[in-house]
Amino acid sequence: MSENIRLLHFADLHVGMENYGSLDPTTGTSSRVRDFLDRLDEVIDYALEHDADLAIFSGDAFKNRDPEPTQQREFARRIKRLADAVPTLLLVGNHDMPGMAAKANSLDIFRALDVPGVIVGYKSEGRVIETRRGQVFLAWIPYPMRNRLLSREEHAGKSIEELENALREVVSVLVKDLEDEASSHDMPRVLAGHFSVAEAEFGSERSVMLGRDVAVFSSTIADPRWDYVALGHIHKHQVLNPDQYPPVVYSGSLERIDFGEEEQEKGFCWVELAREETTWRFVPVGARPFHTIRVDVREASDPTAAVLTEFEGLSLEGAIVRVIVQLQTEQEAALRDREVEQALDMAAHVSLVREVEAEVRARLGDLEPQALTPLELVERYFQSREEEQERIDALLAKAEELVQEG
Ligand SMILES: [Mn+2]
Repeated sequence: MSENIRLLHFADLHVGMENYGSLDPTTGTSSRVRDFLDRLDEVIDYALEHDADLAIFSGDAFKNRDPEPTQQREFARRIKRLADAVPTLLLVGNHDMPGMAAKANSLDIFRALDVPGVIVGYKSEGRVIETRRGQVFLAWIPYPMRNRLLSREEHAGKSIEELENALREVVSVLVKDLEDEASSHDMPRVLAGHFSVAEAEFGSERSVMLGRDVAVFSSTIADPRWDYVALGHIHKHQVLNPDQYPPVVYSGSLERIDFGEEEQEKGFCWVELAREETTWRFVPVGARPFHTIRVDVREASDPTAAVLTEFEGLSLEGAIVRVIVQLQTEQEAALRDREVEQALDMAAHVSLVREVEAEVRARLGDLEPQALTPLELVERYFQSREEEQERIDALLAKAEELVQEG
């Protein structure tokens, strides 16, 4: 019997996220950019040590479509190391994709240079890939960008809901075509995609997505003609159909973007591919910990001392820490930021948030305003004005057009 094919599945690297970082003068990059690159090293080390046969990166390499040259170089170096060892699919995610179809995506450079071992998944396609332990039929669908998949005529006069349905239909047809192609190949078959699945649970990626995006139903992609469905886009690792075949899996991102992901474990998937007998597991990586400390000092005579007591016994070495202090207006001056920061000098980053009683804040939930996209802020503004949802949708569609053109 032949050996199973070893597949690495990872996604949503997002190099360039610099929140909670500081400039590292020795490398010229943000300490957070370093973190994200370190995670990529970790993934590649694992793949090479475990003798991988094939690698799938399910999209979103960078924070945006215009990555800095330093970040491009560091990403490219690492991909080169991986692709020298195994065939590597780089799927194009929404963050890699420019608004205008004619512009290059942030991964196109690999295609222009025809880097051996690298396949850039810029349009939906399927191919037979030769690996050391046998052949795999690999198919992929990059992020379904509305203006790429629907013509101008198809856009005209449609409501947001009609557009969503039209786009979902286009994606379903793409999947069906690939499934038909897959079934003619007697070998393990993998579908990679970068999009939302309606049944998925979201992480903090909503705060970094531009506008709204179409959600595919899991029934569309959970077809037994596949042996594994390797998804990207949603940052929370999850399997959509735990008891069914094939596994439909978001590997999740490799580093946390904000406190919304504090509780999420980060990592990648290690897959043993075989026709109708694929198994997989999640492998955690050493993502930098995020830690929220909430303290209510409204009754305390010395607010600073009361805050410091809360740090006792916590292990915060290298963590990104947020201290939320609830206090009364007259206590504000008695909370000394410097002392709080000094008490946390083992942390990588500290932010002190004062919640002063009686202060009315916008209903942002757990998200910080700077973690939201302009469109989300606009949406929340309309919601706070209690506009009707239909009107909000229409206004957001307009706003999205402006952002995409921008
Ligand atoms: Mn994405």
